[in-house]
Amino acid sequence: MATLPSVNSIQPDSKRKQEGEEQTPKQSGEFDDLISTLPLDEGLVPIRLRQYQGVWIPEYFFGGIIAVRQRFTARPDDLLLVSYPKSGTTWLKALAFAIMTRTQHPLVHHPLLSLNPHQCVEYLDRLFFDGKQSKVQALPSPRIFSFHTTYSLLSDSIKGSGCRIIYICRDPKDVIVSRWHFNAKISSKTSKEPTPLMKAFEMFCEGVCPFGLIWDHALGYWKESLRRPDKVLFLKYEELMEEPVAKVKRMAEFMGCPFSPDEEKEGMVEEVIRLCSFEKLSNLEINTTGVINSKDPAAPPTFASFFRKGKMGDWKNHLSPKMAQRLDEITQEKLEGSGLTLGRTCLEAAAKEENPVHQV
Ligand code: PAP
Repeated sequence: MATLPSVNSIQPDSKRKQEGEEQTPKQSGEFDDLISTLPLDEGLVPIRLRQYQGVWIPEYFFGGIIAVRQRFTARPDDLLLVSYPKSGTTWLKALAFAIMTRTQHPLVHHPLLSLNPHQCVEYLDRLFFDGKQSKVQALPSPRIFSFHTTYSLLSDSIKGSGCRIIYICRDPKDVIVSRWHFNAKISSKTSKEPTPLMKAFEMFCEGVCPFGLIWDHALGYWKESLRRPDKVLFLKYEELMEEPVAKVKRMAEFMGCPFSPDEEKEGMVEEVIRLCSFEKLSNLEINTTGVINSKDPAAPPTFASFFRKGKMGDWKNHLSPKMAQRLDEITQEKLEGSGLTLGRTCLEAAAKEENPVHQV
């Protein structure tokens, strides 16, 4: 069984600086020249995006992403959780962390009851951006990290290490709606008006949003999951909702810590699912009142911002039938021949549910 990943025990900045920890990429300005040469887009308020190797990336953490590419040494027993933003990252982090640490931490006293999932499993590029690279490298195995980077931008160290990757994707229609609401929360920290939904939608279709085109993002990991199914597990938000027991058991097997027959008999799988459920997590104190202190303009003000509705198909309340159909068409075109499907098309959704598609 895996031991507790201790990333969240990495010391805070003030203590590190006293101990002479390395400078952060921001402090040293080592990537500033490169960043300044990259195309800039500021249309998705308040996020500044830079285009690197064809992918739009939030500027603030660009240095961290490059630092990971250049300096992170992956280990075969690392576990990496990857997603396109707003696809179920928070949920995946909670589930993987709960599965991995279930024997060290009885679920009734689990760290997830007092910490947000993003504090339990941290973004690798942010750790590098914050100058915690030596601490990351020194962590005992197995380590667990997350990131949003495209497969194309993963370092050779990660691709070649044989480490495991769990990827989660979601219906693009729900992703853009979730992104738009999230941006409104981020904008509330500033005096800027968030980008209107129609413009944000257009930018999403063009891939001018964090981590580029959602279809390319998913396809990169999808193809790798077909090529190396023992190393890349491809999950869908909707499948986790519809078959949580099967998917959580699959995750545990993939992670190398399957549920034992006794655990299954005692209802451990269901307990993990309950602990990580939207209802449970979103009502915890940390996730209702916890404040996020970050200089990142793309960081939300509170942990509550990671919990909104947590449902499939909320796009019907925000996208016009025309917008939904357009996304479905792009999805079909982009994924054609790949064997991958993303979400329910509006036609399938309308046939499945009694409620008609929302008319805007
Ligand atoms: P991130 O990429 O910024 O970390 P991410 O967690 O991927 O965000 O996406 C947030 C979405 O996941 C929100 O969806 P919504 O806007 O459509 O409501 C959020 O509500 C949902 N979410 C968060 N936690 C859970 C959970 N435990 N179960 C199901 N959905 C969740």
